[in-house]
Formats: sequence, structure tokens, C-alpha cells
Amino acid sequence: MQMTFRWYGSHDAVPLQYIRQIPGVRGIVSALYDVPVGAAWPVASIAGLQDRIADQAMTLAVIESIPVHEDIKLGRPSRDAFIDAYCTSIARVGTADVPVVSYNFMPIFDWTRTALAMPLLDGSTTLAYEHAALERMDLSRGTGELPGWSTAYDADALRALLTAWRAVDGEQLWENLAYFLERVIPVAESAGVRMAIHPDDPPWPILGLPRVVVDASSLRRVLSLIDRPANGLTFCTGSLGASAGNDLPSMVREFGARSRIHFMHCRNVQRTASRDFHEVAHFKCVW
Ligand SMILES: [Mn+2]
Repeated sequence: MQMTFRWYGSHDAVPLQYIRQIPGVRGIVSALYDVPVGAAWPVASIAGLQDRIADQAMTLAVIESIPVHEDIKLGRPSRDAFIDAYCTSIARVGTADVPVVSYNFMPIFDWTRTALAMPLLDGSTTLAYEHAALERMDLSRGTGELPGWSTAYDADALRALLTAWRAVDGEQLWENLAYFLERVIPVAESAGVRMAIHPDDPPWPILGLPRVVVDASSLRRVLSLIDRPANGLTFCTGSLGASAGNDLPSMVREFGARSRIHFMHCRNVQRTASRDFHEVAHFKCVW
């Protein structure tokens, strides 16, 4: 196992030379943040990212993520061109010797929270999710109210997307994921790249949108879509741990024994109601 740390590129408040100081961390998790979703990643940009990381005596260990275009998730006819571009990115990442790519298959939004700076007793702040507060949000003017997504979609764009998603239920989303993996996994395999799907965060439907990668049986189903080593998991303890029904140790044993956990997110969450939680430190301090 290799310890890694996320770096959000040159605008990250934590520079690479600080990450280099964390004991045991020599691998960086990053992405190209200036490539539009759906476009193939330029070879020179991948190399440039690797060079910046190598300058600090670390390596680009995981790409998180190459985002999946909404047309692929919706199963629109235009998906084939976007899947071709995705495969080009995967092949180029493999040529650059980056071994793991994390991605997710969540409709419209990926991670969702209702507060980005909830104060904790020790003076720190944390991300929080309150399901009723999310469902109360007025998205008729776009994503302005949604923390972390305030500038993502204006009213027209969001309305069009929500309308398109009304025709796609959970089973159709599974079909669209299978279609994507059937084309991407063989390319990843021959490029030496392991794909690692991130579970849905939070692991339940939100805002009327389906979410299907949520528990042990759905992770099994993902792996069975294309039963190859290159089709694996990002085991996110924070996402999966938000659901009380998920027995994380048994899931790690099961999927670890199958060598299909290619990447882990080791976050901790405190559940405060069946669908409410906030992120907490790994070691609980009593003040
Ligand atoms: Mn995660």
C-alpha cells in the first residue's frame, strides 16, 4: 500500500513542497483541472503535471478524476464520441505510467454537502450534510444555494439537465455504466491502467436523481459488469460510511481479497441521523 495525498494543482492552498513533508507520503493524487469535461487529455499536460510533482521528489500515483461527460451517464447518442475521447485519455495516462484512475458515475452532482464550514468543538470546521436541508433547497434559479456547486449551473442549464434525468432511472443508469465500462475497461487493461469507481456521495438518491453505487451489493454489481482486474473500486470510507447499513470492515475484506480495491479514501464521518452526517477526525478528541 502506498500513502498518497490530494493536490488540486497550482491553485491549491497546500503546495507540493508541504505535502512532501508529510511522513510516508510520496504519491500525489491529482488531475488536469483546465481540460473541459469530455475532451481528451493532452499528452503534454499530463507530462507537465508529472514533471511538477517529480520536481518535489514524488510521483503522480492516482488521477482523480477524469470526469465522465453527462451525455455518457444519460446514455445520449453523443456518448460514443465522448467515450472515444475518454479512452484516448486513459491510453495516454497509461503511456505516462500512471497506474490508477478514479472516476464516478453520479448524475449531475458528485459529492454533495449542505454546509462547508460547520464548526466543531475543537475550533475546526468541517463539511456537513443534512438531507432535509438539501431537499428544501430552491434550485429553480440554478445551483446558487448548493454549497460547493454555487456557480456550476445556471437556471436554464440545470432545468434542462433535471428534465433529461427524469427519463433515466436507476436501472437505466446501470445500463449506461455497463455500456461505458464495456468500452473503457479493455482500453485501460491494455494501457496498464486500473479504473477505480468512487461510490456515490452521499450513498442514496438526492434531488430526485438516481444514485446506484451505494453498498456492498452494488459494488459487487459494478465488478460483475466487466469481471476484469482493471475494473475496480475507490473504497471511500467516508461515502460508504455515511450509510449505517454498510459494514465497512467486511466490505474491505471481501473486495480486498478479490484485489479490486485500487484506491482508498480514508475519511471519517459521524452520522447524526439516518441521512445526516458530518466529517470528523479519525481519532475522536474530547474537549
Ligand atoms: Mn471519497
